[in-house]
Amino acid sequence: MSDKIYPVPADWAARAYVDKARYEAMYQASIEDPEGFWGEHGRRIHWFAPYTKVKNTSFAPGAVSIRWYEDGITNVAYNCIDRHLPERADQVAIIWEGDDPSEQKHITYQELHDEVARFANVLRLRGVEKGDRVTIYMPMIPEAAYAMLACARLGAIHSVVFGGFSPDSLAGRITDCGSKVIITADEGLRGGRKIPLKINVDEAIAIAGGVEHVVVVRRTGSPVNMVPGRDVWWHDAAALVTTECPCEEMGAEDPLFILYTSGSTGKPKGVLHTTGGYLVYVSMTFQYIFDYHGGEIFWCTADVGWVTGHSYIVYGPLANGATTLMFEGIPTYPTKSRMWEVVDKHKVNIFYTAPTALRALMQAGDEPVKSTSRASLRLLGSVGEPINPEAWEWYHRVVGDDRCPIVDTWWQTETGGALISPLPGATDLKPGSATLPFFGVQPELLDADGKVIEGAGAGNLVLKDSWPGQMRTVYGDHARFMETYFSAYPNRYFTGDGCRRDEDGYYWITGRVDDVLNVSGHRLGTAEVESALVAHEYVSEAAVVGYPHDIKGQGIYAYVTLMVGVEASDQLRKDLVTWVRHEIGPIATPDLIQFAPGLPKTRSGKIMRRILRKIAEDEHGSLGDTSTLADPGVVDDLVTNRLNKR
Ligand code: 6R9
Repeated sequence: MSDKIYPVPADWAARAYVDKARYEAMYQASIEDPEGFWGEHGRRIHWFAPYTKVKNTSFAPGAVSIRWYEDGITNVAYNCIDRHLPERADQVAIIWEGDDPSEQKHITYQELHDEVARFANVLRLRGVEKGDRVTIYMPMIPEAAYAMLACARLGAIHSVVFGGFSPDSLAGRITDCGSKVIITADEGLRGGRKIPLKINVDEAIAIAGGVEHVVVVRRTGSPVNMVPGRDVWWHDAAALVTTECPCEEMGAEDPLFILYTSGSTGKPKGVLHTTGGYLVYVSMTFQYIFDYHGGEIFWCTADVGWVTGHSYIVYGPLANGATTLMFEGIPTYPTKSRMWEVVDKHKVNIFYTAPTALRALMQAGDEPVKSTSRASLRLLGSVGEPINPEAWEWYHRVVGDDRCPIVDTWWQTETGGALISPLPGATDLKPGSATLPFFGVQPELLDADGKVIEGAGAGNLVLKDSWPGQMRTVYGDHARFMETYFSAYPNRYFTGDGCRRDEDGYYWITGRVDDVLNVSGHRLGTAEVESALVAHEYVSEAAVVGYPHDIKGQGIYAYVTLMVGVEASDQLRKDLVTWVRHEIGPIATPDLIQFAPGLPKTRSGKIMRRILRKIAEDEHGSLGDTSTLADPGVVDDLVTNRLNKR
């Protein structure tokens, strides 16, 4: 924790949409009269038919129901594209920067319109209609955004799957939402390395079945297998259709997308977001949190496979008529200055990234940053995991030259957009704190018994009431939605995060309190990694926990019990790492695997993760009460053979 305060710079207070007094007033209004507040701000997007009802939400046990603007009619693609054409047809909507610094594209709003409408026609000709699910498994190329917006135009529900996921993970997501159409590329390109997307899609389809059409973007030109009748090249299909494609009329509560995310138990959940409330919320948070003014260049470094890419590369910026930068590559290729070179090349004004990237770049020293200008930057952002004060200070001093405020935005796939974040013209900053709630957001801290913590203190972070960007359900499983988020504390949305509130009412997110890992800003369930491990023929049992990692934030520590007769070896350890990468994807790579003859269990057979976490964190002096263990002796072995952190 840091007790330093960075006051709002005077020029920011003067130029920003919101200063301190206005934040106070707007926040109060949003809490006292949510109907009035959101009724007014809902009109920031275009409605084909206006809403008469604003908020209809309930967190009541067993009857959770979330509806915003329910009788309004609109279309997300219309708001992100068509609506801007009279004024901005020739303005750049998307700047694309390729993996190789020699490749870039500037796509105007008119071009965006034409590409999206064309591709919507491609999908329509393949039978895609309102409500159908379409899976998008793509590299960071403009076609990924076109595909998302084409679905929105038709009213189809997209499910973007991060290109780093394995065929197995992709298959699970295709099956869960029953999509018959997949959009992909021959290969992805990151840091000069090729990613076999089409091969993965073919494998996934073999597992999942039911896929009728695959549209393939030619990205690298490597030869790929094309199944006649099923697979078609994007450019071939797009050449046969026009740029005329009307926007489907969508009810505010019609689904916009599904995005799979990890929870503490079971398979990833299909988080469902709908049309009206989501767009109002992401467009409003984008404008106010990044204090976006017309003509500025905004760069969010996330992948469109995560919610941050959905909300703050595509929908939030485009709904505001902004210029959004999309980057195909990685921070360290071809050099450690790449990010800042891109900033200089495209005159980026607002830069939004994850702490893990900053910590990695910080290790390379100041020189790769200082050798660039970054004079265009005026605001920096952070998202995905808690930012440690050292990384925050470095970001502020070295990247921002002590001149750019930092907005540390706390939110989740489930929340649609940022919920706790500074507004740069209104909020004094404290390094490591996400600071204060956005309009309409009512955080509360509860202790284990559900007692409300008033004033300064720490507890589990819950939200007292709904906001328009909130997820509506788990796709196909409303019972799981209610169980996961609303059963821990009645009438509250439980975030899964722990949090502290200081004397000034500032929020400090301390990280997940459930069995969800946050590895380099990527969410993973311990249960997912465990089930991948036990699927290996030599593994009898596995327990996975997180441990503090200097760069990744959290590393993956796996305790593995082998089948009788199988010998532990370094080779087997390597094999298991490869296995997990193959089962889930490289983001799930275990950092440390400890072979253990037994795992600590209660007499009823439940693995005591608390103890495993302590050992992994090297805190075995404070293991707490081990008397309820069936065999307390296993703990000694675990401690003795504990692996060293990297
Ligand atoms: C947007 C996104 C959500 C989890 C969340 C929390 C962590 C995100 C954070 C943060 C501290 C921040 N998290 N932003 N923790 N400070 N600014 O990352 O969504 O992938 O669903 O992850 O990430 O633990 O619960 P998602």
